Amino acid sequence: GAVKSYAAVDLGASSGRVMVGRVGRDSLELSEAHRFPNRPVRVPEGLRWDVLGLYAGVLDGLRAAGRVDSVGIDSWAVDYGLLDADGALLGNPVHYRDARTEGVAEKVWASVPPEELYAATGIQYAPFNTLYQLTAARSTAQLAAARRLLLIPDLLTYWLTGEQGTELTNASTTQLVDPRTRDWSYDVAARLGIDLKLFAPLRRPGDPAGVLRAEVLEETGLRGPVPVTAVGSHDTASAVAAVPAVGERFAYICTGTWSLAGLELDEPVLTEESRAANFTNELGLDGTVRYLRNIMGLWLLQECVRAWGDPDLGELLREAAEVPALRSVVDAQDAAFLAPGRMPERIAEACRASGQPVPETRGEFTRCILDSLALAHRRAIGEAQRLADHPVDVVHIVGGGTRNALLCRLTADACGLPVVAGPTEAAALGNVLVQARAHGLVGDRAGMRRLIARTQPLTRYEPSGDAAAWRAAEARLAGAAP
Ligand code: LFR
Repeated sequence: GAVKSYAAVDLGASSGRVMVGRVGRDSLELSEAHRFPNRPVRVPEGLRWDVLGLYAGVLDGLRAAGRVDSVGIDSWAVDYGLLDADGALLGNPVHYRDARTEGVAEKVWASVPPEELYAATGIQYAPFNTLYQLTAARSTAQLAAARRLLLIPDLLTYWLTGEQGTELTNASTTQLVDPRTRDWSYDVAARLGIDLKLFAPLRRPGDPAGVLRAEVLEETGLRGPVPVTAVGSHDTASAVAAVPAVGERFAYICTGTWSLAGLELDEPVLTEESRAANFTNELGLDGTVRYLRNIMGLWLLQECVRAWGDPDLGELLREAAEVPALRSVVDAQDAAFLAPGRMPERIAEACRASGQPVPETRGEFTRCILDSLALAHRRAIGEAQRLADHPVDVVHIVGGGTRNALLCRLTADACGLPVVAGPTEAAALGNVLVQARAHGLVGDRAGMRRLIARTQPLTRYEPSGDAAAWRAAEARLAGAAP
């Protein structure tokens, strides 16, 4: 049968890549056309994304990809660029780890109490949600001059095609969307003085998003017309779409800089208990709900590795495997770990403050981080099942963390459930398959998942080890929480 090629632009917090997926009725192959660093830049006014550098990386990637039938873009969530009345970008997009949102939540909650905000949007509290960012920016000259706000994937799509839209899965992370109507939360926006006219019209995964502009064709050497297709432009939405689950009773953990751990549901869970547990109801493909919790993820390790001057990761993991289990654990959900810098010191402080042994060697720090992540995975998946009344019997790990066998094994042990690890490039695969589906090449969501399960290498980890030790660690951490 016919094989089509789709370019998936997938931008992560530390690198971007352009992948090419070749999709047939019963085949799926992914290859990397181009990978480039994404380095946040600290300027006097704060931490910024180098979005022009990213766009240049996208163009290089499309050039390297060669002939493709369509292009799709996904990236991390919540961040945006502002355009002036002429459509020109106003400044560099602010990084979600920038400090400008400190103390802003209280301002928002004075207008809309957190309980009401959750009941209306289903989005967990995180200081970086777009809603808080916009509130932090309220009286800036830049926002006053802005006539349009485009989320990062939508901004790049605009530069590629000249067309503006707001893709729904990523829009849900603004905390300005109602997960029941899958439309804007007009009431919340009005009460916070946020002008929804800033946003371009909503579009959904699979919708057309224009064709590459003539200048882009020229610069990339591609022959037009090349359509751009809206995908689950939130990377986590694309990654969840690529979870190779065969039934309904599964949980997933999208690993990378973050661990996003939870369930796919048909309807949001908007209870007060769910809010207190800090679960989010982001939107996924086909109106599904990504009911999950943000866990700090491998960011904790990445920041330590950076502080140590980039030692060999394999070596660190070998050392960590030798360290006794669960000596000390930190709360990997704690926003105290959000900002960059001094990570080993901050982890040591957290251990000291909770009366646990303070890690000394790099192996001990690494083990502490992996045990803490596995424990956070256990808590999130346990609580999600209870809060959503949706039991599971398998945990799928997708994304960069699948390469970390120790993390996968510890997660299986901690959850007391089998873990199926893979695919690693889940976001890119979900991106590719939504394009393929829009062009009639694959069937429904289940069909996409079956195709991934059949074609991608997966590794299974059975739970082993000491279940009581994980229960005790969970209790210890809960006890230590303020
Ligand atoms: C993962 C991710 C998370 C989001 C965080 C910030 O890459 O998209 O889902 O909470 O980045 O945007």
